[in-house]
Amino acid sequence: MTAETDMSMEVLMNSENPEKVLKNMQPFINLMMNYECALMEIETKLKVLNTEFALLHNRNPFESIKCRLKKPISIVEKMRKKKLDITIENIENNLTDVAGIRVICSFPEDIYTLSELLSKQDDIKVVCIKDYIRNPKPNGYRSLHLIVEVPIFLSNEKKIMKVEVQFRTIAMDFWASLDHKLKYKKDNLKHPEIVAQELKKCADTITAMDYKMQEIRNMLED
Ligand code: 0O2
Repeated sequence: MTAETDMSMEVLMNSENPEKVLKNMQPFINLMMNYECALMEIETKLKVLNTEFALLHNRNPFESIKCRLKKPISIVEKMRKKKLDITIENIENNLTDVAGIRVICSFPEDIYTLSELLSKQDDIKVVCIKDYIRNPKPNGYRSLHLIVEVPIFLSNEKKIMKVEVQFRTIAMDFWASLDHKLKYKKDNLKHPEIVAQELKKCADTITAMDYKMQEIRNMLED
């Protein structure tokens, strides 16, 4: 059991009417189950592409996949930030990253190959593309983000769910995790701007390395 489930259990136990609390929670639990199913659909699609690619080209286009569902507390925070009422409909219509998948590739070229193969599948609708690889953020952040809609088939209905798919190389992922730490530790640092500058330099070095490694890989394949 996680700390979060412990806490939810505590809220439930301390409630005067746990049945009512549970009943009110049911639509949210259903929604999260739908997002989880959507994650499974996209993860399977990517794994199928990886398996076929390995057979045809003798290598894997991605190294790993990480799936995550946004925590309820983060959903609430994001909805508050957007100044929206916290309803199931508002969550579905206004949040695009409740279900998130991170695909870690070895080479930048594989990111575009994989994302194109996924995007052209006829049950997938790409609703938004943010290409922070061709257009990096000023801090040096690089990744390709797709928001896709995918159908899930439940026992008596078909639902279309949104999933955010982030593609990045191993090096970009390494960089992003350090940058993520900076986001949370910034207030305790003496010179956060120096750390940010150093990180930006690392981002440029990493980009040069990613493309150099790809060049070498292409030479080996030729
Ligand atoms: P978490 O905890 O990773 O989910 P939106 O989500 O559309 O409301 P935004 O900022 O327009 O907000 O979306 P964008 O630019 O596509 O970024 C979404 C996610 O990309 C973020 O999710 C991060 O995971 C990642 N990301 C974007 N910019 C940066 C960055 O500068 N550094 C790092 N390390 N990650 C970044 P969340 O919701 O911020 O967080």
